[in-house]
Amino acid sequence: PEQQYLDAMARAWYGGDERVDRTGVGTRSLFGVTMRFNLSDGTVPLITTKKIFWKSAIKELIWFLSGDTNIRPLVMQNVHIWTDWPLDKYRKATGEAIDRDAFEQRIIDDPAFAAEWGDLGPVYGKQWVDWPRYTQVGDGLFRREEKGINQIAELVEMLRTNPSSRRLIFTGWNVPELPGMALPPCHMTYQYHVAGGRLSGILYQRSCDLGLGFPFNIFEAAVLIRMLAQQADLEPGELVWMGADTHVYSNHGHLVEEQLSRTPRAFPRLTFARRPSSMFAYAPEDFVIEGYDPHPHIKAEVAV
Ligand code: THF
Repeated sequence: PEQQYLDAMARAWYGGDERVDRTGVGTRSLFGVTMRFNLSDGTVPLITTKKIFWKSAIKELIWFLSGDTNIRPLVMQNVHIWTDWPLDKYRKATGEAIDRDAFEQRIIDDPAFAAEWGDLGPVYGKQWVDWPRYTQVGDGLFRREEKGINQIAELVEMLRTNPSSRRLIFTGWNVPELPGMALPPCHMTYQYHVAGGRLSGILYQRSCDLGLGFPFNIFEAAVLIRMLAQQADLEPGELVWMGADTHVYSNHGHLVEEQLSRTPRAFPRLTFARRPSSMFAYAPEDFVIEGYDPHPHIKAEVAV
């Protein structure tokens, strides 16, 4: 099953279109890639040809579901995967040559600093659980409601009451709010399908960094299916991943070569320590990964 990923990496690296991207780093890219991962046996796609810090991925997923868009709670939990964007913005705005550790320390120590510099705008979490809702209050006059739409809560409700629906969807792609986001969502649309008591999901990803992001993105998409299934009393089915611009950054050649030289191992199993009361009540300790036996970690630079 991991072979699909290694094949995509190889195809992108050795035959992809070279393009200069937003970050200036450059990528080799495929357009339109599909992968399928069977979840019905209790396994989750957690890449083994390098070690993935899966607890960081779980913390990121819980952070999305909390609706938070500030990096502070992540940094306080030792998760560094979102630090580079606020750090880059801070350096450009102030001209200060602050290093990453010092910036993260200030985010932790100074809540006012974090509020000013640690926010990513209305990214994933905001759109997933608090999509802005407007009510007409007069002729051409609209009021933004205090509480937005919780797409995740509505999804669970639909899974329970109308599982044959073809509208089991949530999305982060809020068009008018895109300009305010540090990054528009990459894993942008999730759709679900129930058949024979099994819950399957498709993730549509508009842009995918195969080297760094992909292992996090598919693992989190699979864990999300497992959480939704647990909440809606369903069994897990399949995760289908659909990538649009699916690329390897030009400075990730060492990752590709090293990972392709390694033999993938079996995916681990996920179990839950308990059944939390809702999608918003999970804690990192609730996720038990068994049988994860990866090859060693490989360092790689993230393009900002
Ligand atoms: N931008 C780019 N260029 N790549 C991405 O993967 C990406 N994301 C998110 C938003 N923008 C992106 C951020 N997610 C890592 C992992 C996930 C990220 C960003 C960075 C990363 O550096 N992983 C390292 C270190 C992990 C750690 O320090 O804990 C790794 O080896 O896995 C994809 O959605």
